[in-house]
This record gives sequence, structure tokens and C-alpha cells, in this order.
Amino acid sequence: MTASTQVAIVGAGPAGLLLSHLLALRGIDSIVVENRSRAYCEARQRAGLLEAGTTELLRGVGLGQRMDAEGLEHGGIYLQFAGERHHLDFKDLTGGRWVTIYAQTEIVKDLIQARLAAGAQLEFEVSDTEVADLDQDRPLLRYTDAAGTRHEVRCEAIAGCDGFHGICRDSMPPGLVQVAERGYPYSWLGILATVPPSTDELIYARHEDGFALHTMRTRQVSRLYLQVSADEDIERWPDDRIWAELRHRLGVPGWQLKDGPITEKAITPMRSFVASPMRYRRLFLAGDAAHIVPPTGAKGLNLAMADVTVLATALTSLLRDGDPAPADAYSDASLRRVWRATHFSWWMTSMLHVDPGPDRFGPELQLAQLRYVTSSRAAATTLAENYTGYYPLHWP
Ligand code: RFL
Ligand code: PHB
Repeated sequence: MTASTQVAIVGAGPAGLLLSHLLALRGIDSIVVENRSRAYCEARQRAGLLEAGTTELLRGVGLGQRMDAEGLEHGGIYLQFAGERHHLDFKDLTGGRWVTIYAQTEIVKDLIQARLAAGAQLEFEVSDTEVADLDQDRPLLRYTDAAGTRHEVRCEAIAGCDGFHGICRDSMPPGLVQVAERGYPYSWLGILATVPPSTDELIYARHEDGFALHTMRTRQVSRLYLQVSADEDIERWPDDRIWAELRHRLGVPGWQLKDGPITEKAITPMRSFVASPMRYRRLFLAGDAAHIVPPTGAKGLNLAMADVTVLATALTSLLRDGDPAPADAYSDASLRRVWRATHFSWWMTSMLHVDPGPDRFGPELQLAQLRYVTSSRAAATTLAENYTGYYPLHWP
């Protein structure tokens, strides 16, 4: 089967779905192909924290209704170390900025519903996705649909929104893409639990036995993370052990961690990864397809949404107005934000996690930095400004 569209989008994660939505607002047709099922995409547990600019963007493009009703606004976080908990007040430090807890699963549900209601072409459970003719102005997307029919879609641009393990990045010409990366010698064990959060705002805790984070999804559902070793086996973590370790690392006098049934449990490796350039002719990479940050700074989803906001404007200029300048600037403009977030995520990660090894130098530096961030307004403002989102998203 042969068809054509203006933009072929690979991947129905937050990046691909939002791009398709933004392009439609500018009158540009797209197809989105996704190799997982709709139910899988809507249930995949990942991010939960949105920068102020991300929520403003979603609201501005008609996707804010449920987020405004169900999202939880947080005006700060707690930083905990040496057995003491300190509050950082973002609203005070940044002149009124905040963050919002609204799960990635819910954003994906809202986006899929909005795209389907608008009659968008959204194909789940495809296989053998390929991109071809990348040296031409009309490249090609090929895929096999859920019923087994092979399709060829001729288009004017391809957006690789297919995540870290997708095919688009590796389809760029050999030698073009440069990778800068850093692995960390630890992972996160994350749980979802049916119990009201034991805190009003997120707690980031540096404990000598490892990092812990208390976050949440709703007023009824808690999300918690523990630093574990890089090669940790989840089988070694029965529920009782997880709760005991969370109580141990998050505990301060006078505060109690409520526990409850654990409904989901997984280990995620930590990595920083940046591929550049994010474009080859009419193939554009966005989101996790081009870059990964460790989750400590809560930047991955926000970066993915920022990339496609810039990309949608660039593709509109290219395809509707015949102006290639914003598309030419896309990679450099996005990489500036990506590297800012990469630095912040690395900095938060290095400040809060325990490195394996007996060295005293690292831990003393971490404590010195944490004392500084919780006692100097300038240092606290640096954290707050990065955490709530430094650059505004521009969507005219
Ligand atoms: P996604 O979400 O990975 O979506 C890519 C989609 O492409 C599909 N795909 C293909 N489709 C067709 N053909 C192929 N060949 C394909 N190959 C892949 C995949 O099935 C998938 O549906 O990438 P996207 O859209 O760029 O979104 C990025 C975000 O998902 C990610 O950055 C965040 O979840 C990262 N992250 C966090 N980000 C935040 O901003 N705030 C947070 O609080 C936060 N917490 C987290 C996180 C990520 C975590 N994990 C599990 C990695 C917490 C965790 C634990
Ligand atoms: C989450 O809610 O899953 C979350 C929040 C903040 C982070 C990482 C994950 O830094």
C-alpha cells in the first residue's frame, strides 16, 4: 500500500504524539506509527514531573483540562542529608515559578484521545519500521501494520520520536552522529504504591547507604525510588525489604513513611547520552531518540516536549512557508537546552548518589555542596531555576 503525508512520525511517546498535535494546529498532516499497543503506551510508568513551561504549553494548545483538574502543583522540594530535611521554596526563589505532578501515562492518554478525536492517522502495533531515501527531499517511511499489510508512506519530513532504542538515530548516514555519554555506577529501583503520599512535596534524600526519592502520582498513589547497584537483581527486593530501606533512608525524627500495596516495581539504569546533530536533511530526531538524562533532575519528558515545540515551528516554516532557516537552526537550538539539562541532571545526580568505593573525598564534596545549596540563596536559586525550567517554551 502506498500513501503520502507531510510528516511521518516514528513513535507514539509524548514527543511523537505532541508533535502530531502541534502540526495539526498549524494545518500540517502527519502519520504516527508505534510498535507497541495503545494499552501498553498508556500504562508505561515513567515520568511524573512537569516544568512550569511544559504545563503552560499543554494548556495553551488545548491539552490542559484534565491536567488542571488532577495535577498537583508543587512550589518547592525537600532536600535531605545528614539526617536533616530542608525545604527549598521555588516560588520565593524564582519569582513565582512552580512544577506540576501529572503522570506521563496521563499525558499520553490525553494526547492519544485528542489525536484520535481529530481523526489523526495513528497506527499502533506496527512492525519492521524503516526510513529510506533520506538524501532526498521526499523521504520514505515503511512499516507493516497490525494486520500484516506492508505500507510505504512518501512524505516531506520524518520525525524520529522513537526513543533511545528506536531505529531513526541509527538510520542517519554512518559517521554523521557524534555521541557524548556517561554511565553511572548505580540504578534506580522504582515502585508505585497504593498509599497516599507521606509528604506534600518531593523529598530528595542523600543517605550514606544510597539516594532515595519520595514522589507521587495522585493524592492516593505514591511513587518512590531507591538507589541500587548497577547490576542489581529485582528478585533480591521483596516488598518488605523495599519499605524497610525507604524508611531507613528517608526517615527523620517526627516523620513517618506510610506503606501500602506495591503495584509496580522496576529497575532503571542511569545514563547521560547526547547525540548530535539532531538532524540529517529531512530526518529530525526529538526526545529520547537523541538524548537521555538520568532522572534525578526530572528533565527527560520536559526536554522531549521542548524539542517538538521547536520542531513543530521549524517544520511549519519549512513545509508551509518554504523557509528553511528554523529547520536549519533546530539541532543547535535544541542542543543548547539539552546540554543545560544534561549538566543539571548530572549535577543533581552526582550531588545525591553514593558512589561505590571507600574514598572520603566525594562524600565530603557532596555534603559541602548540599550545605551550600540549603544555606545560600544564590545556590538555592540556581537549583530552583533549573528545576522549574530555565528557558520558556515559545509557541506563538
Ligand atoms: P519514549 O517515551 O520512549 O517514546 C518512544 C516511542 O517510540 C516507540 N518506538 C517505535 N515505534 C515504531 N517503530 C519503531 N521502530 C520504534 N521504536 C520505538 C516506543 O515504543 C515508544 O512508544 O520517548 P519520548 O517520546 O522521547 O519521551 C521521553 C520520555 O518518555 C522520557 O524522557 C521520560 O520518561 C524520562 N523521565 C522523566 N522525565 C521528566 O521530564 N520528568 C520525570 O519526572 C521523569 N522521570 C523518567 C522518569 C524516565 C524513567 N525511566 C523509566 C526511564 C522516571 C523514570 C524511572
Ligand atoms: C517521578 O515523579 O517519577 C519523578 C519525579 C522527580 C524526579 C524523578 C522522577 O526527579
